Amino acid sequence: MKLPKVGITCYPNQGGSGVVASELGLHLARRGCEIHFISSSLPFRLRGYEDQIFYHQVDSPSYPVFLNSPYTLSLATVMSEVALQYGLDILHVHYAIPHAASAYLARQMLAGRLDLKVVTTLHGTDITLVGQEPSFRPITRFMIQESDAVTAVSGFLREETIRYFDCRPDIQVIPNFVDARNFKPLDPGARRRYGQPDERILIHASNFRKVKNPSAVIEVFARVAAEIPSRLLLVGDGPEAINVRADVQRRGLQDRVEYLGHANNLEGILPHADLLLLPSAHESFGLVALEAMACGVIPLATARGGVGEFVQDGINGFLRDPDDLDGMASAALHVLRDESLRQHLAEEARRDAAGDFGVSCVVKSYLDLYDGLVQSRSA
Ligand code: GMT
Repeated sequence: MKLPKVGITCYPNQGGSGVVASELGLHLARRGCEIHFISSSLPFRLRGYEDQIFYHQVDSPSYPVFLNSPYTLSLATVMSEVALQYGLDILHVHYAIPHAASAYLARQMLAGRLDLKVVTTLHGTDITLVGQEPSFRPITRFMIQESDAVTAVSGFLREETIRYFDCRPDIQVIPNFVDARNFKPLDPGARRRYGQPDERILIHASNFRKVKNPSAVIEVFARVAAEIPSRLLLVGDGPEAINVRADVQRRGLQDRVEYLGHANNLEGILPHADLLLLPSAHESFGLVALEAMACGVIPLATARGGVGEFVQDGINGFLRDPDDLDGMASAALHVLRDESLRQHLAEEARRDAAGDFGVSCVVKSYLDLYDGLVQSRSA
């Protein structure tokens, strides 16, 4: 199989879709593909120089008549220029809005000169929240229909997309993945960086948007902390963080909560925890739960959405309704009080994360998808 040249566009800041796009690009490059990231800044998980990886910045010029700079158009221009200059085979966009629209424009601009194939990966809120805004719905449907291939990160998201947009059924499920060589448990005997030796460590990592239900994180932690010595690590930042801090203060939990802010080395933090709290209103996949599992950290996650496609309740983690605060607190206490149960679940979690959701399986699915598109072109 001839390795394709791939352009990748994503949101470069915190967020699961940017993580998936960056990790995919890195692993494709390590397999020999030439990868061109095209985005407004360097995606945060691309930390240093890597062979076969190129980065093309998209600027958004402002002009007095613009209310907002039309980034979608600047992105389409850079996409078409990079595709032509480097002879790209595939433009793979992560998060439909507005990246799939720019890719569509770039492909049209190149018609007759380059047969560029557009792959759109749907990640979640591009469909479940933003894509359902009346002003975005028709164009989101159009972008899905016009892409050469569409993938969704879970069966749940695929079904939601088809149901809501009444669109093409050939959306392929390619799940999120984790590099289990980077995300791994602490070495036996290694010292924990956080908390006292007798404390249980809970962790929440997100972009602190309402959909992440951060108030439930604090409520569940407060109930756990009332019963056993414990500490909560909060990783990330976002619009709800200010309310979270106020809530922690109001409950007098400030000495038991650590704010770690944005972190581009989650694999260095997660293994120090025992339990991940992810009580989102819904989660199309829930990448951080998979990353936690690979580190032997037990996920206590939302039952709404696609997390149940890799977390099995009571086997390798826990699933609860996001409103079920009693259920979440009692599951947390149950496993944190029983060390042999915690260890057993942690081993199951690690094994399940590294299997079907490991790098090799998932990167191969994307490569096969690209190959099919390139073959269809030569045919
Ligand atoms: O979770 C977020 O708020 C970020 C968002 C994103 O697009 O960056 O994450 C979505 O994509 C991730 C990667 O595919 C999924 O693991 C998350 O479940 C999904 N978020 C939601 O569905 C809320």
